[in-house]
Amino acid sequence: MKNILKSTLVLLSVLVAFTSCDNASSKSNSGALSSSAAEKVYVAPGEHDEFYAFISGGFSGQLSVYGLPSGRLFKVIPVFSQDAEKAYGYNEETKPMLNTSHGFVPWDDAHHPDISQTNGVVDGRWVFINGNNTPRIAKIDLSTFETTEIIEVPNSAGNHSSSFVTENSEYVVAGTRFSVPIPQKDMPIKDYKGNFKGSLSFISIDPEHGHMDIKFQLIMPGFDYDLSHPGRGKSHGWFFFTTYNTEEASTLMEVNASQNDKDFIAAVNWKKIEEYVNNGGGTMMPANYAHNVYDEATHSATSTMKKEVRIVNPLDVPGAVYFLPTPKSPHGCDVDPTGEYIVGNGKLSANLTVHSFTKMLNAIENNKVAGDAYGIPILNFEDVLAGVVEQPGLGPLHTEFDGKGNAYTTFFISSEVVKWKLGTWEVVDRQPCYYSVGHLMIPGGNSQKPFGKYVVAMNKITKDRYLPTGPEVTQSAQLYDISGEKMELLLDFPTVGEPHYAAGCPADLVKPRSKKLFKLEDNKHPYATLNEADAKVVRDGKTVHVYMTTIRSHFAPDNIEGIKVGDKVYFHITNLEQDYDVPHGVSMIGANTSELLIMPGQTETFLWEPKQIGVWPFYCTDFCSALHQEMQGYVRVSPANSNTPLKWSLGEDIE
Ligand code: RUQ
Ligand code: CUA
Repeated sequence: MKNILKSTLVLLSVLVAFTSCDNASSKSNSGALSSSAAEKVYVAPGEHDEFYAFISGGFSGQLSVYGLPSGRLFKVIPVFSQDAEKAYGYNEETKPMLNTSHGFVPWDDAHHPDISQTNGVVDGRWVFINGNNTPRIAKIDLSTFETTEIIEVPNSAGNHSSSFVTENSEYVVAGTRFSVPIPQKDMPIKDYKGNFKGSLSFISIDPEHGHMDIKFQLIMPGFDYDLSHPGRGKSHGWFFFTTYNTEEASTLMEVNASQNDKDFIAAVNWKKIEEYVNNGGGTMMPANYAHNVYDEATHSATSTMKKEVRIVNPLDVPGAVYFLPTPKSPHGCDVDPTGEYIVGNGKLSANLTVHSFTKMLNAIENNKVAGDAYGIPILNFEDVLAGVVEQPGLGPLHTEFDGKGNAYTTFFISSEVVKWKLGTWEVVDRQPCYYSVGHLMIPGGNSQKPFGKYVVAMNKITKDRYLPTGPEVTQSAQLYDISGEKMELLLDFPTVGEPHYAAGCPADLVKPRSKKLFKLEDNKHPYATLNEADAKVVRDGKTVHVYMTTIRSHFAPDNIEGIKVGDKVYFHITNLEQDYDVPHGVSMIGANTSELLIMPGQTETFLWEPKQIGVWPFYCTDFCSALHQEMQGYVRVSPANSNTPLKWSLGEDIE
């Protein structure tokens, strides 16, 4: 068996190589050459795109914002990684956003963005995204395009079956990829089987502010929970998770976790568990996890360590969890817009398996159980099967839907997007990807109402598609028109990091809510300076607070004396501008941090610890006016034991 598997894997690798070469050599007749393709992606200068696409950065830790159909990049929103451009994770205000139970963790692996929903339709209020490595879920506010909340997920590892939102944004769900000892403890790895557990976390979302709170964690058998999606429509109230490594192996996973003919999709009736929890069910377990919230009024984040979490044993809620057998280490777990079909994308399976929600309910009702895994009932494969897409391609990963009865599945190994029909399971079209596609996205994908005009394929391998840039080449997205019977490739565009999924929505949902500036009168930052006349410098022992303002084209104050080597100097800078798109920047020679980029009405702080005596300049880093280059100042630094008096000024010489 092992040998057969090994040779299968070798064969698959050969196929990858073969497919890529084949694609490369036939490149001349595969591109989007027709002028109609060019027209379809052309957004004239000054015009706006029809859709926003929020594309995850994978190992960049960030989320990038693109326009569709143009493929133009508008912004990279820092989420889990420090970003010197925006001072995220560098300034004093946002450092707490990256706090965790492991301390300050300035990077993560950001995978699956998902937009909040109302009544099963994307509403354009927030984007949620998971950090895999140090398990976290972040929320981005689409009025400011800033990360405003991050909650760490305890009892989790490789937070991958995340972060998908239920149809009224009741929950954002985060499942563990790696099972671990719960609670963590020092134990031999070989005792994994039966002892490690997998947690599935249901994080409630406050309907008004979007605040996240872990409502409960379901403590499941020690499988790997790979991906997930909520039920919708008729299946609203359920959540589905693919599993692999139902073998519970802990080593040489490529072989040992590929033994079972079928793994499972776990079907979780979260409504039932919610009711159980609301009636006092579950147990509080000691835990330690960070909850970081950015407050728009103070322009500052706070980090709170939470000390317990509610856990639920699935066996305590009969009828809440079932396993649906699904062939061969399924990856994507995708639910169609009606909520009837659950697609398990078996990575090593020749066919694509689709389960039926109605049949699942029937099987449960008639108590047709084939066995159990750690007490959780396993339903019969045949009893829940809706249909099979026969031999659609090699290495299926993810499926999206157009809302018109069609599904689109990516195949990593055969490097293509395959369109097939829900219900008849026939393949109706296939288009090559350049190369080795992972995720794909149709705007409104995870909802009852996809906007089935375009699909974006996110490809892992780029090779010859762009000008070479040394050994590291960009990952690539490809845009296809799916409004007709056949898909049409329109555009290649490079991405930031390695996208794993994206979320999209009509631009009109987001545009009217987008903030233009922060009102000065709403600024509650404790170190804000709302008037130039109030600018000052205050010494408190070795700590100095500079209350500084900016307005075109000067800093107030712009001359400071009396700073000493060894001081900790906090520059709290308020941008007094009240116009759209007039940020000011500031940087200080020798500061061991990044610049600040301060939006109109905002206050931000950086720390400077001068190490050398002298007169040191600072300047504005954002070209803000014709006299931007004049926007500069000096700080005089004296020896630690000097008694140079503390002075500050603007427009007069310090005597
Ligand atoms: S998942 S393609 Cu498939 Cu996170 Cu990356
Ligand atoms: Cu302010 Cu340049």
